[in-house]
Amino acid sequence: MSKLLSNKLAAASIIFAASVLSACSDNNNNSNAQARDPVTPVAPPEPVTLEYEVSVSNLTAGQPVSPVAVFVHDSTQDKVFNIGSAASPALEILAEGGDNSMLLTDYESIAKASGDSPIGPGSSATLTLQVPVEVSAGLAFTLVTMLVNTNDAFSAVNGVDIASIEPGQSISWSTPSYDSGTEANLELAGTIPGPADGGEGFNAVRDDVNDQVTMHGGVVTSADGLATSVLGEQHRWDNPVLRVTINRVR
Ligand SMILES: [Ca+2]
Ligand SMILES: [Ca+2]
Repeated sequence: MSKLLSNKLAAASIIFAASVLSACSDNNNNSNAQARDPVTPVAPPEPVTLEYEVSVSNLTAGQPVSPVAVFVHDSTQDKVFNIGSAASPALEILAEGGDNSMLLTDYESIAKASGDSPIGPGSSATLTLQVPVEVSAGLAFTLVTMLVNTNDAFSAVNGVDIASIEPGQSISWSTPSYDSGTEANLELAGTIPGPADGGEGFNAVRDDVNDQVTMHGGVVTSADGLATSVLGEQHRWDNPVLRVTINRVR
């Protein structure tokens, strides 16, 4: 073996030995590091949406309510209605005929949904709303639905602040009834769209006592002496109309 080759082999074996030592050293360092630093638990990812579940129970004896319109919106914007002010055309259409489509189109919101179908007396429905987390400050909740065996009665949760609800918490309301003030409460055959009559829904004429939203005075009915009324005792409501709960799921 030449001296040159011998020197190269010697140098190569020194490099190899150093590599092995270095690798062993790294392994030892890794083992020690793992022993010293317990694995940090990985936090679950932050949700990108807030989720609300809305449940609606119809408390009445004989008033189906139309498919609900529900909204999560900015708490500072105008409400769907104000007592003492004229109803918007969208509210008039909903309160006289149970059609929520114009309100769902017109009312500005962050999230919105429509019920699939009317909710009968004693029945319930559940809807889900999702709100992007980046617009989750200052939220309010609105729900509107018609009592369909009336001329223009509706029930609502009207722009109530929900900003304080944490995940797993809920707020409930027992909702009253309102008169949209856009149709006279005649209870005549042909004027009520619900199953008590099957009459007309929306009519653009505004022939109520005053063109303003008020609390509803209740129905008179034929049982109470209004012979021309298509309504009976079962269509009355003297108590809250709905039980509404909004639950923040996440
Ligand atoms: Ca009315
Ligand atoms: Ca009208």
